[in-house]
Amino acid sequence: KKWKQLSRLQRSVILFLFAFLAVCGVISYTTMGEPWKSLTNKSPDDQRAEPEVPGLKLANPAVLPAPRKADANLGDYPELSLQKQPKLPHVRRGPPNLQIKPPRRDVRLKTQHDTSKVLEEPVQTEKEEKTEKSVISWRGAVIEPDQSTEPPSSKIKEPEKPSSMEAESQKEPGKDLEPGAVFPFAVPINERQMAVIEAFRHAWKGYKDFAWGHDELKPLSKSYSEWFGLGLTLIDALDTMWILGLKEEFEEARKWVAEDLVFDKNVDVNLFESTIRILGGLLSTYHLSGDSLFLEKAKDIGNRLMPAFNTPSKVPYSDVNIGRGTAHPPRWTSDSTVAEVTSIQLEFRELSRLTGDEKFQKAVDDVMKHVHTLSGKNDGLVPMFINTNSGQFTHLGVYTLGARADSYYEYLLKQWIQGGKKENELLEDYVRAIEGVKKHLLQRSQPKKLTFVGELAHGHFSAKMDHLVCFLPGTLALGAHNGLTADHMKLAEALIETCHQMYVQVETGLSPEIVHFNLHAQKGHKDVEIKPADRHNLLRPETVESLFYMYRFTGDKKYQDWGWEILQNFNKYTRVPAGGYTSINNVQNPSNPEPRDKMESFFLGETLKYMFLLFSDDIDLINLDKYVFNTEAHPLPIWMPA
Ligand code: DMJ
Repeated sequence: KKWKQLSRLQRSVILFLFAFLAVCGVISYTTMGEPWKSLTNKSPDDQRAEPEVPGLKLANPAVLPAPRKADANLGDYPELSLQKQPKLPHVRRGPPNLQIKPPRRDVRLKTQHDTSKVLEEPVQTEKEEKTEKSVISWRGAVIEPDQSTEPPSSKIKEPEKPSSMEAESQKEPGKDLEPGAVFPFAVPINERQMAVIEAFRHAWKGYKDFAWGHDELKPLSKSYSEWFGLGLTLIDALDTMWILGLKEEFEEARKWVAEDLVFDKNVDVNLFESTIRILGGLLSTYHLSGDSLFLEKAKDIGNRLMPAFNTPSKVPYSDVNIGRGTAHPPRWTSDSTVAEVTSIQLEFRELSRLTGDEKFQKAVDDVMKHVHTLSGKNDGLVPMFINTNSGQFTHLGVYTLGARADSYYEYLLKQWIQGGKKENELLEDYVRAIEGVKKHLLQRSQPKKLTFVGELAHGHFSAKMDHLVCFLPGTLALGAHNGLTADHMKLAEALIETCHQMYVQVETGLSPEIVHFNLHAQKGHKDVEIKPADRHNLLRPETVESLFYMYRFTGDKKYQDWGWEILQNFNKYTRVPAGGYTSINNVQNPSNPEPRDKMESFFLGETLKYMFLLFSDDIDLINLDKYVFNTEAHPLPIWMPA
């Protein structure tokens, strides 16, 4: 009766409401049914694992959406999960980076530029993975993807491939060499880097015109000098050309290596110098370019150097005849210098990793183990000579961080880094030695109170410091970056200031080979004194090298400015108009610095390379968490865990 009394509109509204409620009922039944179904379908094991508290059953993970695959992958790399939106600073700042576990290569490849992209773009990632399978370098060489790098001790089976991630990252470098040109990591080349490229080209022009294929350019006499007769400057400069993006020059040099570089020669070479410059240069060029030519050449020279280790003590001789396969110490002694026998390890170890042949690494590791056990050290500081017959240190009681000992300390740290920070004896020896430096060799000069590293001879302190010692601030900073204590960085900061003063307190703004510091204030005297026999400059790299590390780790632009001044002074006092740069005899005479008529190979191998890297704001342009530089500035890969 009531229904009939309603108007047609009212009846329609009521019918519509009923229908609507019915539809809602059906939908909610199907939605709620799923969880219950999954609860009731559980295996007995799952059900046993459920908590007893009934209310918690609703939160059972089984009813939650399955985790997305990309997240599951990242779960293996907690450091990536924590850094969802990493903003890579141009330069690392802040406290030292303690033992970051390097992710596996496949993840590393995707994350080094932009981890957030990986998280958000799984489809894109798949595409990238496919294209990584074969990478074309700018020279047209097809490069296979990298195998993860490992120490030979745990994996010396198959020959290794080059770190093609880096080969890829460096492909088509500096196509357009104008300021503003873009490197693969999208950081423009700046004016200062352009000035380095210009300097390199000028040096290269001299070498090409007057010394092509020979060891060193004599830019004034427009000729060359021969040391080993192996194109030393050309080989030392290969990876610099790659990094600077000098494609044409690189191609020409590569052609020379392919057609004219022959090691089957009756010639004596110095084991250390040929290892750091030739073997190191070939290995790093192989890594950057992916071109197997350089690995083949590296194997050849590596094998030819091995007779040096055939000594009664296994401490190698200084000289090897690479054609005859014989080795010998210098004519006047059976000693080798300590730096020489302990600064060939990075290169031979890497050669083992690449070839799968353990003999290279074993030979150099045996030397390090032996030196580790030797007596005659002074709080970790080593003497300068070691006898190849007895294996004992000789000339005890003299300690320096300069010539003949310098790179022993450098390679302790760098081998530890190269091997993935596992070889504790190396670290122990390094840390102990730095404590020894602090205890016996550090002093402050007057009037500026510069901290410097002197020498100790039979208990007598000498305020003498070689320019060579200026590698130390960079090495200390590298150690601090790799987790060593902050006092290492503090000392690095003090010492790089001193090395800077070794330039600015001199009339040409260029450092002499050796300085003596004033320990007592005297009117009209600077901190730095120079003896006539020490006032030459060989275009050495050590200060620029340390400036590079300091800038990378602190971001303080003053280090770039200091390096810029040095480049300008090299241009002012050492540049030869026809091409090339020359060592000079007198850094104290700006009107006549007395050119020596020699351009050392390390000017192209090291000095200009470190300048270019110093002026760069791209931390991925030879990333120091992936590469370790040998003592001739050739970057070699850090071995990643399997
Ligand atoms: C280079 O050959 C190396 O850096 C070596 O360790 C020391 N001397 C020169 C550069 O000065």
